[in-house]
Amino acid sequence: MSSEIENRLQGRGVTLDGFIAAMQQFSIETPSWGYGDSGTRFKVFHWPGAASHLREKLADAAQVQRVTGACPGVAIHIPWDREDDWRAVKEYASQIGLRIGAVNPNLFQDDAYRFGSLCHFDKAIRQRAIEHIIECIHIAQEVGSGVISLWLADGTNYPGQDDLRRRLLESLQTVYAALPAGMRLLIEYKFFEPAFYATDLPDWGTSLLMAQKLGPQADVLVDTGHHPQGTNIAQIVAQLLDEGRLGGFHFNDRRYADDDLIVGSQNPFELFCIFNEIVSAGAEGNANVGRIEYMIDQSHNIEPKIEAMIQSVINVQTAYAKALLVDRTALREAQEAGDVLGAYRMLQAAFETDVRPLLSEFRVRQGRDPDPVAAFRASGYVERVARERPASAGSSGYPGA
Ligand code: LRH
Ligand code: MN
Repeated sequence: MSSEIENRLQGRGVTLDGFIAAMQQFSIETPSWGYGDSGTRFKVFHWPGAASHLREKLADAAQVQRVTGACPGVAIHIPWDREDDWRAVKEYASQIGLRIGAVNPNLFQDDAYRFGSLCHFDKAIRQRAIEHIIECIHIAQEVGSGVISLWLADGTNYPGQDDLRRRLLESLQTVYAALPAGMRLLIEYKFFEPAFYATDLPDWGTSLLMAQKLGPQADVLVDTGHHPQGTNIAQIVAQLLDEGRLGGFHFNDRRYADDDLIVGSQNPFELFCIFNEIVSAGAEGNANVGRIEYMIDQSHNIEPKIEAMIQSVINVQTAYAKALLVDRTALREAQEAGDVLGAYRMLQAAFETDVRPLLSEFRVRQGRDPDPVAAFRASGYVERVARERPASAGSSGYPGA
């Protein structure tokens, strides 16, 4: 074991084998919609060779899996990824080393949903939305996915526009009743946009309330871009782990609003603190830790999409690796001794540890290139698909794309 690695593990209460084992069992889903063209309301820049349909998105995701080994699952979005033969999709995915992960219904792009979907004042529209989710449940069953990941754009723009005690729970109960045994419903919240006065699922508390009212197959999904500025997301994660209702994450990063930038690219310390809470709870035997669905939810408007996804996986692995290096026993002692700065410095020491040699060792032991980005660039894949894929395509269906 190189001294470089040895001294990084020195006195941290974790062995190299323990570190490697933890990294090996960690996996994160990539979003199909992150591989296609996407943009803002101002512009969608077409990327040469950008994936335009599900099989091309899966082929690109397989490249990310090939060089990282950490993301065999791909989340899909309906209707952006609608296909006629889901069994064939499942087969194709497994042929290229992948599986279909969370299925995301889309209740925000249909004209019918101007005043909402599950919360719409018109019962027929609510029924239409419920039927779309049930269609997604059937797709999940066909592709072997155990997760429905639900985000609602529902809300109002003006005071008085609609009753704020709208119709969410009743609709969710109908959806919940349609879930087959073992399938999970992850309830994603967002404090604003596209609604600008009230959002029906605005915060973690409302999602938790709904999950608790619905039943054990429902949990809360934390999208790291969906909180007001200054929100301590690590504390929300700790709270949800304590309740045992942390279903999963949509990882991305932001500076202003729901910017959907590469996770860990703007505020890596925040991401580290989130993983610190997860590792801390895991070290104390918290059962919820083993049931967290890690997913990326980003749009790559100006940067190369596949490389952006590889960098995202590396950033998440890096945050998790640093959280594994916190000396938990010493931290607990400092906390219970009221040693404020002593405790803080233990987290700081782990965060400031360069874990790249450890992650390189982990990848080499898996028979992979220690540098996934370099390995991908050297593959010539981007140049090949830019030649092979028709120029005009590329739309992911992502808003504005
Ligand atoms: C909403 C959201 C949701 C998705 C969409 C692509 O902002 O985070 O998770 O459906 O982005
Ligand atoms: Mn999301």
